[in-house]
Amino acid sequence: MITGQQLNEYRDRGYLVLEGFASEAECDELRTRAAELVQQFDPAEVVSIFSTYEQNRLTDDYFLTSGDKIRFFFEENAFNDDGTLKYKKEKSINKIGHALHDLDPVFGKFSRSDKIKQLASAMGFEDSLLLQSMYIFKQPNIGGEVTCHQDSTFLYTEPLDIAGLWFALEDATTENGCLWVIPGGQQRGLKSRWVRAPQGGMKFETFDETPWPEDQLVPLEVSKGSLILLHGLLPHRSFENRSTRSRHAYTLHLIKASAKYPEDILLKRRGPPRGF
Ligand SMILES: O=C(O)CCC(=O)C(=O)O
Repeated sequence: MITGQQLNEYRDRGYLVLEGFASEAECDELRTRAAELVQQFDPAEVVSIFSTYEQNRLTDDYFLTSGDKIRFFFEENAFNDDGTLKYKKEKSINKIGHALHDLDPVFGKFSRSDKIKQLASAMGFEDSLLLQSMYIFKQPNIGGEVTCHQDSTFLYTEPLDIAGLWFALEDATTENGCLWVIPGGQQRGLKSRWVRAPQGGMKFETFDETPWPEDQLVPLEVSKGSLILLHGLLPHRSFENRSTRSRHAYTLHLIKASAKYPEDILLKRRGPPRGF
């Protein structure tokens, strides 16, 4: 599943690509299920625009209380000036989050499969909890960028120890907005933390003002079925998708059962996260 050498590589660089981790059939099953969920979703219920620039909007209640729900977030550029959608609903949604792994049987089966459990165990997350999941569409033409960040900024635990699992459900290239990482950047420590602001909403508590050395970013072009493991402190980002091809991915974030996380952690959920 994962060799000692790969584990060392993960520790040194902060990421690891495991090609062919998910089968074609598994990828297609998740894609089909996501399409069904979108079909059942009525956009009139809510319009919540996901953008890493507009933290105020991002912090709206719909987002902050989605830790134990299946909710839908639109691309920022999905709308015309009059608020109508530019493209069809299924080509406008940025992501679904954040409890697919708990609430949906298809995503649940995949997320709690033996091979993911074994991998988690090999990474030292044998006693882990599945904190959140996301289905990211990176839509053709309008897929928004995700600015450089560390996942631990948003999923803060004490000690700082989370693992991100990013599954490519389609080929991801520089054209359609693949992930970019700063190899070894996890060694720089945590740059900021997202906390609840006293006046409501969220704010960043910054520990290190130094800008990310984005000239050190390298693209991770991967084929469908690949899994990218991301250390919680690894700086990473993705650029806009201006191509005509989507770039679907499914992500899972694991924390250790022994870890503590403060009350002001990003997403509220009723009840603690569950393990495998
Ligand atoms: O899939 C992407 O484009 C970026 C996802 C990401 O970095 C994240 O959700 O933390």
